[in-house]
Amino acid sequence: MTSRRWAWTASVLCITSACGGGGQTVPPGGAAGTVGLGGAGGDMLGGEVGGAAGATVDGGVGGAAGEVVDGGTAGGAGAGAMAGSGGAPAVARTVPDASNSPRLCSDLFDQSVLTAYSFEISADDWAKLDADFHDLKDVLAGTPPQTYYPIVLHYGSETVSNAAVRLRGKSSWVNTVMFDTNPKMAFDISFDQYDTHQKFHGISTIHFEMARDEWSFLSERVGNNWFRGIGLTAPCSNSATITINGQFYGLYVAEEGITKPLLAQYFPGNADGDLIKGGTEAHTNIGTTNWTKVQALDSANDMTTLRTLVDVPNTVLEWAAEAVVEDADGYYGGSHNFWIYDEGSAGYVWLLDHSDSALEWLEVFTPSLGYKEHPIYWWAGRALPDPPAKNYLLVINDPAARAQYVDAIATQVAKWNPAQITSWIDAWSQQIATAVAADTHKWATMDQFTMAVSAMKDMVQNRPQYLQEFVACENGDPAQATDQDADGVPWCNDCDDSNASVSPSAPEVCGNHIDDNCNGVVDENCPGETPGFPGEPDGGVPPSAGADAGVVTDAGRG
Ligand SMILES: [Ca+2]
Ligand SMILES: [Ca+2]
Ligand SMILES: [Ca+2]
Repeated sequence: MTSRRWAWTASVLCITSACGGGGQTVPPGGAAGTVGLGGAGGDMLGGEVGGAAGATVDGGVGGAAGEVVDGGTAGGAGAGAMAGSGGAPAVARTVPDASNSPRLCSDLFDQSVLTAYSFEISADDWAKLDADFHDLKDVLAGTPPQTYYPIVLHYGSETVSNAAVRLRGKSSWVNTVMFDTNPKMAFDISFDQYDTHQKFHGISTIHFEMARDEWSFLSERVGNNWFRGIGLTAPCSNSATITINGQFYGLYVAEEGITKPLLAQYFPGNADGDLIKGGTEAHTNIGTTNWTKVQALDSANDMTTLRTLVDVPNTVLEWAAEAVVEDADGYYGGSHNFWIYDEGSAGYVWLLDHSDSALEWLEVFTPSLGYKEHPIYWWAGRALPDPPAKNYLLVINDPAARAQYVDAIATQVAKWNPAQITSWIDAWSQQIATAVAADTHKWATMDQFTMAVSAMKDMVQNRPQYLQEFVACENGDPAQATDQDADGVPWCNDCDDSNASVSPSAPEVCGNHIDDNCNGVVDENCPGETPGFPGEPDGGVPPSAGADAGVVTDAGRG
């Protein structure tokens, strides 16, 4: 494939000239084939419109995808080429991501259109899906109902008669059912449940995130596109609407997920490693996962051991990118959502798992902090932060590893281009505005949507300078290395620069519920006390106090 630049240019034009509505665009390369039958895409030259779809061949002989040559428009591979079995699989038509990174996406994740999916489901199956949706007992128990139900899916002029739908999500699922007037389902739509070889536009399953907490509907989309642009593993994603049995249901962030083909793009030659969600749940190599190695990682309690098991240079680059986007529930941010991927001899590398609580999230929900979340002590000033993860603490409490992480922040913030990202937010917020208004299942109001979009732009604009000041402070720049509490430790290395008795050089004081020495643990090595973490309601409380439901009284938190 050559000459990809044209495609983004064409896509930009589409934003302003309405050259194709959500999913209604017929690929210039030719009409799609019938599902199950092969169709050849057209080969393009010199910007000409491609040829018609190839004749369908019974038995699903795969058609060739269109090849982009010198400014041409790719021919659309027939849908049948991707859905058929028995023939050589065709390559799906591809588009670049917003960053124009070299790793291409299925055209389902075109940035220039608001894609539109609709499906029909029987009344009986819909009732079952709805019952699954309200089954919070199982969701809360960590075993959410995951039954797939058959649907007939429509995408533009294409139909997949044997697609399947199921619910997805965890905390947002619980929250929408418990708190929202008109709760919103999040979906996985799968093409290979009833025919294991079937793909649609090269994709096996599309994840539709409800975007409950991301009032802008854009955090994850922006995060994924930026990560991809700086060479970090992230799925292709865009925005999409879903219509069910003829009725508009809602707006979603659509994404591909971390799949084998995606891993093959980022880890060429090593796409078969163990992919483990949260460090505990195998998603590839199920049954053959190297749990002994995972166990060794769990047991690692010093940097020397960690370096034998983890690709530290690439992992700190990933954490640093999370710090740049303020991924408030990533590994940076408390280890709520993350993947580890086994690169083999290089060890595990951390991967992004959803940036839905990034970008505007803190601006909206913790405005006192906004874009000024400390890149090392991210918990400082947050109301109810997650506990810092063990391996994160090993890194920040080891001088050499901490310096590596600081360098990684300098590297990643240099790749943040506010003008580029603002242009995405402007184009995409306009692209989805009508669908946001029409979404009666959303949590946010229209005003909150508008506010969140502007909060996101504020963050995009201001975070880089804050991080550059942090890096300058780390480098000893006297103009930036300020020390408000005059404890001899500048703000960049001080977890509380307003309290002279708290800093990495202070001793840990037992029983005060404060992380005095800034190591991310409250009241450690204190006889009779269970160590806690900063911001924990009962952090460091003696077990005898029985304060698991304790009232927040200490001053060490925001
Ligand atoms: Ca200080
Ligand atoms: Ca203490
Ligand atoms: Ca401590």
